[in-house]
Amino acid sequence: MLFVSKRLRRWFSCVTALSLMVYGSQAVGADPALAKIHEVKMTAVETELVVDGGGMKYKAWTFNGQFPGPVVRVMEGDSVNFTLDNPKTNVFPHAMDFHAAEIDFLKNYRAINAGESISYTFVARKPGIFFYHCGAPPMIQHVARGMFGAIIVDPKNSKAWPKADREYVLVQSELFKNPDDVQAMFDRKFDYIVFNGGIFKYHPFVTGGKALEAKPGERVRIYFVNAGPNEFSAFHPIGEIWDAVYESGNPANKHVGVQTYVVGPGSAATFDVIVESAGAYPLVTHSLTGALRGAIAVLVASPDAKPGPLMPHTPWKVDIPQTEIIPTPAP
Ligand SMILES: [Cu+2]
Repeated sequence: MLFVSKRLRRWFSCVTALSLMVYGSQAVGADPALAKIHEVKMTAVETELVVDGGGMKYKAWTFNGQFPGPVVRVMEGDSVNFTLDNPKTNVFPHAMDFHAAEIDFLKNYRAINAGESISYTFVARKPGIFFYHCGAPPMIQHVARGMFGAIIVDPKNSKAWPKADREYVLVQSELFKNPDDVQAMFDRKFDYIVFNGGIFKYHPFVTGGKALEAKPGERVRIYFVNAGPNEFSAFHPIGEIWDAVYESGNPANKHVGVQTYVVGPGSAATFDVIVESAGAYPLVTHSLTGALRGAIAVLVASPDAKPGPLMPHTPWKVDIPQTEIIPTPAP
């Protein structure tokens, strides 16, 4: 019971954190008891963010100043009234494309200039985990620089799948050292592959890294999005087997006993794993050039595991001791 109430508190604190972007709701539609309207507002923020445990800064383009953007969570059948602001302090045009929506691309996903805003409405008709991203040209650069996130559309029928004991959102993407080098993006010359915007962010043996936590026996549900912009993910739990994989996170699209599941750029899937015994279980893209360049998230199963947010350590704050730099004397 205590655990349930902690989970509820976590959920509520998550909602509070999103209060800037998701506020207010009211009954609507054919089933007024269930369907809601969500007011979702995001701001395009061109900023610098920390992307590794050493404090390396990256010139990111973001939604709401974080990379990935905030997790949006609604229920199948809910409506989303979405507004994107592109403040006049920005330099570049931006846009928003929700893969959970089924609406006109030209009208709704067009880029807006700095100082403009755009609003549209969609109904989240299909349950699942979906990508959202900026589509302003060149889209390959806007995605590579961090303008993306995840929207969870919970199934209306909660019995469509087993209840999860613990949930995480992981968004994979490629990082390019020079965010202005669009040619490198076209040539697939990425420098890192990251989960939730950080190089080895969930690797406890790497400076600044913190493992994901779970208790033995829990059903851990991972909402996984591959932002790309180009590379495929071969998502695999080392030391475990996915008990269930749901393509696009739809409970109707169920696979069982899966070792590795490919998630293409712009796609997503939901992964359930029941970790039988205490220990460490690295979640990786088994495309090893990606894993070894940053895409390892270690899930540590321990009876002492604490509740955590859906997307831990985002934005990533790294405490780095300030060391004095002594200039080398000239020869
Ligand atoms: Cu953009």
